[in-house]
Amino acid sequence: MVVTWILVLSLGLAVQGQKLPHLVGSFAADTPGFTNLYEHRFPKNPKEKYSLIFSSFLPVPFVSDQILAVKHIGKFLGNVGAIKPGVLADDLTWPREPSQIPYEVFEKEAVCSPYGFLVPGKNDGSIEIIDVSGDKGKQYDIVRQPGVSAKDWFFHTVVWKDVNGDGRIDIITARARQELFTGITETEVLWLEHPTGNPFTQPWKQRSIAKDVAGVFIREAQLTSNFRTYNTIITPGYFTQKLSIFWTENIQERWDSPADVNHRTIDEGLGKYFDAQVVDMNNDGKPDVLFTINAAENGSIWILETPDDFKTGTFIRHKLADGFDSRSGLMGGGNPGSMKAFYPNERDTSKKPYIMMSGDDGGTAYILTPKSERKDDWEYELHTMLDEGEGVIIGKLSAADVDGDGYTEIFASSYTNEKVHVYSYGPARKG
Ligand SMILES: [Ca+2]
Ligand SMILES: [Ca+2]
Ligand SMILES: [Ca+2]
Repeated sequence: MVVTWILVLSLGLAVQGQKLPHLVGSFAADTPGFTNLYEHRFPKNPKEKYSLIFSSFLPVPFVSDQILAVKHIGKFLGNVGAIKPGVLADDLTWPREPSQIPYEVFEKEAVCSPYGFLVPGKNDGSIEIIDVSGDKGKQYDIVRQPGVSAKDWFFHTVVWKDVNGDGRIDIITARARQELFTGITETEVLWLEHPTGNPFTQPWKQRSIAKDVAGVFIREAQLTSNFRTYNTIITPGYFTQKLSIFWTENIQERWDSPADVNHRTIDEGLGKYFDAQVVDMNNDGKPDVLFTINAAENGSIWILETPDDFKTGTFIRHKLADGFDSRSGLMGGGNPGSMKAFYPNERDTSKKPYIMMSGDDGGTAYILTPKSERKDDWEYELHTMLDEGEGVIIGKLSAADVDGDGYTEIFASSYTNEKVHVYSYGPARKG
């Protein structure tokens, strides 16, 4: 019996081994939060294709925060422990998700850093654009402008689109604020117009698209209606507690006329919608909506099956996993955070994708793998990739094949323990 047990156990571990990546190593970093990968256009070699960028922030008023970076991180996988991140930008206040600005926007390498959140002294946010084409990033604040309302809005994510069709790519973003004493929140989706002059010195005009729909994460998504593909925006509502889609009926895909822009709520009633991604999860050729619900107790992750017509059809909900709890002890803490579908081997994308997910205030990070390749099977196995225990916050994960061997690396930031863990689905290195 004992022998059989050991056999079963080791077989189980072997299967598990393919589903979970192995830890390559960890490096020290000051309070790392949201991570992202910057993809360079013309890398000299495959190991220089990506740079890891991440936000770093402290809940101390008047102490300024930073965006840190590990340039060409693929070169350093052989000695992860020796990595020392550099400063990309400083003088920020509670930076959220730093992200790559598409090269076409400014014809140079640049990073966008929205910032601010519900932290005393750090709730007055903005969006900073950072020119990283030189050695030291050059920063410009595109929200705080003379004559623009000085309300304490905070910003999380942006989408780049030429809203008014003038050839200059603009920003669509969401913002939110909360009254200190009443707790009343306001949210707004708005666009920031790329100016005609130098975008790093000229003001970006702000105009409202919608109020009380979304205020935190916004993501791009392609969806179809009547055989036409729309470049839509999906907005999980953390404060508004609904998941919505925005689209424009303008045939040139302009978003500047309010008469053209529509939105529809496709799911509600589950709680705080945290992050969302539109991707074909069951390999049937139709996009699905993957999303998380952040909660102090019993957070969850879901997929919505998309109807043929996203404007009028019914989205069918499937629960992948629930029972996620906050263990940080912080007020407002929740689990899970952001999630993303990915392929463990970028050269084999014929199967259903895996999902990576941050446990946020749970102190954990997870991989979810499909139980079968059947198109009507929405069941997933939950694997814990990282568990740092009570009182720990894990930031947003990111993934790409950063060293060019085809196998995906995953980066998980431990905010509280001040480390970034690097995992890989590639063969484990010897010695
Ligand atoms: Ca424009
Ligand atoms: Ca599908
Ligand atoms: Ca790799």
